[in-house]
Amino acid sequence: MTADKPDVLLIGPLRPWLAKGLADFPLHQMPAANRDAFLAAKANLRAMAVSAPVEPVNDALFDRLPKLQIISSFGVGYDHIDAVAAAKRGIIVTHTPDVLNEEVADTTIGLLLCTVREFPQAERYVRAGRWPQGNYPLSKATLRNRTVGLVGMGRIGAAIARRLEGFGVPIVYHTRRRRPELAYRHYPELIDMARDVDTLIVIVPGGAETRNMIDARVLDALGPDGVLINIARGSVVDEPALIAALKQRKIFAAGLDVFADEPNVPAELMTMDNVVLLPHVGSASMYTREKMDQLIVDNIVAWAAGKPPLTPVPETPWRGWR
Ligand code: NAP
Ligand code: 8YV
Repeated sequence: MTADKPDVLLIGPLRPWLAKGLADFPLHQMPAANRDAFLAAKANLRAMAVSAPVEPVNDALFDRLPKLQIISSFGVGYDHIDAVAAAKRGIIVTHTPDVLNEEVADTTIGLLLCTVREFPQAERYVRAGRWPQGNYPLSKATLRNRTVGLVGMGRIGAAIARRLEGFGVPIVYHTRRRRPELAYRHYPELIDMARDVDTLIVIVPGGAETRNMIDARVLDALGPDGVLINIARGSVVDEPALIAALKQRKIFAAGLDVFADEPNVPAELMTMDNVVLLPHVGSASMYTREKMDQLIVDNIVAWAAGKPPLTPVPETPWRGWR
């Protein structure tokens, strides 16, 4: 620790990669209790690192830190941070895009195959010692005759689509703006795409704009052969509507990496045989998580040197440090 580096407030765990990268910065971990006294003593802090979405970061906190200039946040999604409120105060929010695209796209394909071909169920069958009594039943579904609709075609959506091309399935997508450089058919209306496909992969940001966009109407339109894969945020799917659709076999199956109230997964989903559940592991390899943590560090280091942020979110474009 050297005295000439600015102090940094840390919200979330101090992982070894962060500890190493920020070793020169006096770090102050947000306490669970006695916050008022802690924040009053730290009112001059100018930098914050958020290493996990453990709590909302919004005006209530910004009020306590009037000198704050940068929030360097872990993950590409930042729906736990009020970036619009930060922008109004001239605070730059940075995130960790791109370094996780390929990992999350790999996870998505794994989840899709597991859901369609029932691999986790088949693995449980072997472990339960049931194979000697007979073969695992043929999977009712296959990827072979499916059409995949991507809800979101950004950095990760495009990486998923590239992989799907290798599987020979037709690919279409829904976003607010068409990407003319892509050859896939664009649907301006999600409901129209849901009607035309039997497989939806959701990879949009969370937050108010996308809350419950996969609702009962969309699930009805997807239909009884429908497979829903959610690798985005739990908030994007109306969870009670999904549970009802799965129970009533209005859709065929779902593969979920994310949930409305993580780490709590609805008990009803736990007991269903037509769902595959993952504990938000889209980017969760040592390889990729190190790169994400390094980007948190690199944004803080750039700020401390008076350089532009490396990866600011669109709501907080950099116009010089205030
Ligand atoms: P991105 O590059 O910003 O792409 C977002 C895509 O969503 C764009 O195609 C965007 O297109 C579309 N979109 C945004 N709002 C929309 C709306 N209201 N309606 C329809 N489409 C909308 O983001 P990314 O890097 O691909 O990451 C996407 C999200 O994945 C993250 O924000 C995060 O929540 C999630 N994620 C999850 C994991 C995991 O571990 N499960 C890991 C990484 C990321 P338009 O702007 O044209 O609409
Ligand atoms: C992280 C993610 O696992 O980048 C994101 O948006 O969802 C994941 O890569 C998550 O931020 C960890 O809390």
